[in-house]
Amino acid sequence: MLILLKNLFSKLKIKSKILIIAGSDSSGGAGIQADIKSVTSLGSYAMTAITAVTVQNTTGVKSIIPMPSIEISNQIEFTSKDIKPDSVKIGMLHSTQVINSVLKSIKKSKLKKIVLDPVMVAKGGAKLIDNKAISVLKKKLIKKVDLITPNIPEAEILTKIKIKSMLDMKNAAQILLNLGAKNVLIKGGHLSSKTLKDIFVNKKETAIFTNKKIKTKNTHGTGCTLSTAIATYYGCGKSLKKSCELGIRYVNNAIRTRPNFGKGSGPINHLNSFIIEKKFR
Ligand code: PXL
Repeated sequence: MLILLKNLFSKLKIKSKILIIAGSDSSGGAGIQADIKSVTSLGSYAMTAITAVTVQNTTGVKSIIPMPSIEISNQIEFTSKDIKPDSVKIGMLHSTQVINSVLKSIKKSKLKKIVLDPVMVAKGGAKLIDNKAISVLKKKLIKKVDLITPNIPEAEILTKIKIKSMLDMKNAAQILLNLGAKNVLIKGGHLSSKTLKDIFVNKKETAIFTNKKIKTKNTHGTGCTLSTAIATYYGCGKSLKKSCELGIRYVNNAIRTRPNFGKGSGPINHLNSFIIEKKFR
């Protein structure tokens, strides 16, 4: 009996502690809400620093209310001083001032294992970052994180090249490495091909993850969810490459089992991994 209980308790043990620095999405499909659900669903503990509050539903963004930079820093520093994050996911950073505050707090709090999703536009087309901030993200922040996870439009803006093929994706990844990125995952979902290919690159290795493309309008929050899932696996001790592989699998299952909520681009199923152990094999 005692052994059985011990076994159960060890299965219920929280795997890691993840700090999420991102914006709130009132519709619950993207942003901090998607992030908390993903971390939780993968058996870990989510902490947050909210950068902005967006008013939106599946049909679009109605308004964006930024948090003061000092309060973003306070959330990061005060939270991590008490509970040390095993990894960090960074999402929506709308202004230069916010990026600079986040950079300062990362350094001050000695945060490690950082995954950056360079969020630029929401599904409906609303801009979530201003142009000057994109340049600061490219010049300063990219170098300070362990992985950057742009989709094709974001990679095009960061590298200033057009991406129409896998070769273009490889070139873009190389440019990002030359800009100082340590590891890059470019997501190929925006290319019009039957299979979906994501490419992981660092100075030593390249990996291509191939999956069947699932036809659906319900892809709201896929980018947020993927970067957070990767940060979670990374925080649990997996390598970055393995974390990307497992994160992509998690998002794929979430898209496959999407609930079909809302009239627009609906959310995915963050709870697809309730048999947590299976996801770590
Ligand atoms: O998926 C990008 C994204 C990031 N962060 C917030 C969002 C969105 C998209 O809607 O709302 C807060």
